[in-house]
Amino acid sequence: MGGTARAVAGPIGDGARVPVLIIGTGYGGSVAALRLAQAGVHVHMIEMGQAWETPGSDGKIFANTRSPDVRSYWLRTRTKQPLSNFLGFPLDKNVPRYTGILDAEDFSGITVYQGRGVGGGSLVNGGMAVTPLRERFSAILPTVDANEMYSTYYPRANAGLGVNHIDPAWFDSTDCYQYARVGRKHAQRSGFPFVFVPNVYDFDYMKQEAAGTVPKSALNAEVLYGNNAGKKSLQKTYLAQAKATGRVTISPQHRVTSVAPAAGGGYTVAIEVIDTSGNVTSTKSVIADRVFFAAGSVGTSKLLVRLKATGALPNLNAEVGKGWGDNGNVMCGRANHMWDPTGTLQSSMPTGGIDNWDAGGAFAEVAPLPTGIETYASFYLSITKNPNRAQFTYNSGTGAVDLNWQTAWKQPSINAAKTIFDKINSKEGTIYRTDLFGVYKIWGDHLTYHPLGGAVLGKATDNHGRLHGHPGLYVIDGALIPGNTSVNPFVTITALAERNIERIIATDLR
Ligand code: FAE
Repeated sequence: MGGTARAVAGPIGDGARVPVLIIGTGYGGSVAALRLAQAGVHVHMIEMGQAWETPGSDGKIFANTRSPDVRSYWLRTRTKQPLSNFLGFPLDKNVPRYTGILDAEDFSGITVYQGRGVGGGSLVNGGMAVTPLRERFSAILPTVDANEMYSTYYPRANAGLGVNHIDPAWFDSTDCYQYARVGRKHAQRSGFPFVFVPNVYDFDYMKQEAAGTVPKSALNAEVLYGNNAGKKSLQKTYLAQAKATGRVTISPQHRVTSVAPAAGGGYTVAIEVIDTSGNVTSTKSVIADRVFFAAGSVGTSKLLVRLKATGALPNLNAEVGKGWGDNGNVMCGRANHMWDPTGTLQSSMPTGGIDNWDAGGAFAEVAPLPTGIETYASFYLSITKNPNRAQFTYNSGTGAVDLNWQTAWKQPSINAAKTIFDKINSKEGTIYRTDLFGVYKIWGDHLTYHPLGGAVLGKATDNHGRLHGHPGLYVIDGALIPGNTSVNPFVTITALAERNIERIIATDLR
């Protein structure tokens, strides 16, 4: 540890011995990398997705949501769009198998969407940067001191992420948020509070998009498959700062497959190098004094459950794999009257929500449908108080890790969302859309964007993310959070990582 800053060249070498290895480059991993590097530690980040630095044949790095292509999906031969149908037509199409940016990972009862690449979920998400209300915090992370989170770590996370707020006067006048104003009007007419939601998308840039003075990104339907401008993804914030220390190396297209105690101390980490078709081109073995699991709720849980079951990390406790939740995600659309259009131009960055958490257990984001045509639809992603929790288990027959979530477990989420939308429909004289998730299907209850848990803080780990049973192993991502955050999760993941890494640096690395 220690030493002067020096530029560490790219990918990690076979046989290397490193002080710290971080699995994954999403929120938790990026916070850990920056703070460790600032403390003088050399850090190696391993990321199975691509670097996303090179433009495709259209001159752009990322595709937009209207025309998904080879870049859009992680190792699938057919797209799996969250909205599968429109006006009776299925939307999915065949694509070549490629290490694309959005993973639609199928378990038996749920499809879990996740970002793949340097920056993790920050590459694909809607940028909604929400700090939960303080009075709801004890239900989110019961073992964490709320005072220090709200005085220190949430502010630090908001600053590090570059969170900004929409100018309400511009919101009231711009064409690209007509859909959100319709959402606000309908919510308020039914007596529900509508709240503005901060974002990491640069709203000044969006204003310039609307004025036609810069290349369009949010106003060109870019979100799920990456943003070419405007969005402050982790590559522009935490990871840029981390790289600037000269102490952080990132190895893209490298997938960690095993972590096990090494004979002379530390951990042996097995890595596969993959090409853009997903084929393994070589393997590497390195030794790390400390390993941070930051592969996301699903990635971290799958690794830990398999490593425990196969005996690589035998001392992990029985909490590993438990406490997984979907943040209560459920989607729906409403059909508006012809005199209430939502607009042909829709910013892909949501900026408002309907808060009925206390009364009905639902916080509904007013989401865009940036199809480019008038849809007469209002579209919502609700975050709900769903009590169901699932468990990951190792399947020795297939070698895979399964998740026992059942589709029927979404019913509490549907019930919570209905407390808002049944009332709005009855007030407005409108109905649910039945054409967005299949044929005559109202609820998008087959998916989540917000996987949380699987290595819960204070259960699989101590109260700062140290895994029980194996000193020097840490969890620092969404796997720590027990299933629900009452709002969109990445600010909480970032703030918790800031809290934990500060303690770990102070006590474990000095
Ligand atoms: P994450 O960001 O998923 O990073 C994990 C990284 O580890 C990924 O880059 C993986 O490729 C990599 N990885 C996994 N396994 C391995 C392995 N074995 N070896 C090497 N690398 C590996 O984890 N949240 C919000 O707060 N607001 C939003 O508006 C929002 N919108 C969303 C929209 C979509 C479509 C999606 C998919 C998610 C959205 N989220 C949103 C959720 C948010 O992006 C997510 O909670 C965080 O990205 C999770 O952060 P983690 O650090 O846990």
